[in-house]
Amino acid sequence: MTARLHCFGESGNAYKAALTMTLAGYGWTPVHVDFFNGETRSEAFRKLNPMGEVPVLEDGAAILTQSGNIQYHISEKTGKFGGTTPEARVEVRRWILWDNHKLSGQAGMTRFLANFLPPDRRPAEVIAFHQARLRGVYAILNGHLAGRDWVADSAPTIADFACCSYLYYPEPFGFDRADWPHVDRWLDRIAALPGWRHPYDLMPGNPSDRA
Ligand SMILES: N[C@@H](CCC(=O)N[C@@H](CS)C(=O)NCC(=O)O)C(=O)O
Repeated sequence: MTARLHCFGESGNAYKAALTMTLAGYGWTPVHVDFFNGETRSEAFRKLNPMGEVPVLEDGAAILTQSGNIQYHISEKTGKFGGTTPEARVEVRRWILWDNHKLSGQAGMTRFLANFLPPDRRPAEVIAFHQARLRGVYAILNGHLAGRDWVADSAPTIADFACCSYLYYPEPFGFDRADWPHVDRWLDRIAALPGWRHPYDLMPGNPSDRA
């Protein structure tokens, strides 16, 4: 049975799961969640995921939530992208935890506040605060990628697919690839992997909300 990923195109967290499955050649199909009209707060969705978030993966009898958890599930089932040595596998976990807290956790929120809230409700001070914190986070990633091709190993891993997840989106939220040359080249390397697709090509979205 094909796995079903509850997701929406604007969600970088869902993209981590979608990209991991796609690059690992794991059969999946998207189920669109109408986040912008409150679906994640509905009773039906909360039954599926009491945490009220995408991504949610239905894979046979299993219902999995949390993007990193889903990425590990796919990596373990396929034997791909988990790290090629025990040391690399520890690094993969370390960078996924870092991403979920420091990078995606803040970038997702900042992009939402700066683009998807109605203009008169966008909190300029909060956005500026997070953008300043994020600059330090981009600097850490950029420095780490100087002299290495991949975040956690000598080959691509799910840590790369976590850390990159908000960095391909076109909506402005304070991240400019030109400011971070090592990140820029690494994003190109990921995009050159066979089967790579942009989040808006991989998952259905609400284009009217992006206009
Ligand atoms: N730590 C979670 C974060 C998931 C998350 O924040 N999902 C957002 C979309 S990107 C969401 O569904 N939010 C629903 C809401 O806040 O109502 C993960 O990595 O899966």
